[in-house]
Amino acid sequence: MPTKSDASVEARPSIDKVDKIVAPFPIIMEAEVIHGFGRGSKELGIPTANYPQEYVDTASLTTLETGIYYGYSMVNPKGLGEGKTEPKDESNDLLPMVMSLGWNPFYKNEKRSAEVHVIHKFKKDFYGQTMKTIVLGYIRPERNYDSLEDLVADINFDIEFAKKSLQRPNYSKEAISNLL
Ligand code: ADP
Ligand code: RBF
Ligand code: MG
Repeated sequence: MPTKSDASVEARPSIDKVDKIVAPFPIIMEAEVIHGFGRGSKELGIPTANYPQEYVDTASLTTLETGIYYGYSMVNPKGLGEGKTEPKDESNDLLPMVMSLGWNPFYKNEKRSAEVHVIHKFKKDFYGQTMKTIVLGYIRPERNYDSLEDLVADINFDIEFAKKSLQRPNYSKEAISNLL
């Protein structure tokens, strides 16, 4: 029985060594944000906006390797829509993100999920809104951990990895806006 975690925070690069966007990237995802597993990700300081199961199960996403990715997301990209009463602000911009796609071995999920942590402080939740995500690179495979603390430490490392990787010219917000 595998009781040991796959790896704790082992030495790993802190920036993507792939320095231009190559296939299968960029991958564009767009769907509504739904309620997730309610595991208190937000309480850990890492809220994740979950995509619907039917969307995760669509053909184009099932062929994608599971693991942790980085790129940008945009919440309510088209601005005011049905039932949206708030004016647009910086929370509707292209914002850096990290995404987990897979089985969450730490929680032993039975379905493949896609959840995005947007690296931005939002004033309020955005359940029910459309979120567009532009996936630009792969960070690492999913792992199991000995403790929640180890999982959170690894996610925080992913966030730093994403921030650094997105500062490179080919990955700037300006460069990526031109792809959309
Ligand atoms: P759930 O289990 O419902 O997904 P979470 O604790 O993961 O709950 O919180 C996710 C929700 O928090 C998102 O659906 C979104 O409405 C909100 N949220 C607030 N800030 C962020 C952020 N920076 N990244 C992702 N979601 C955020
Ligand atoms: N879950 C895992 O079981 N293993 C992982 O390696 C893992 N990595 C993650 C990396 C990122 C950037 C994010 C946002 C989530 C990750 N998760 C992982 C999912 C995590 O278990 C989930 O978001 C929980 O709800 C956090 O409490
Ligand atoms: Mg979530």
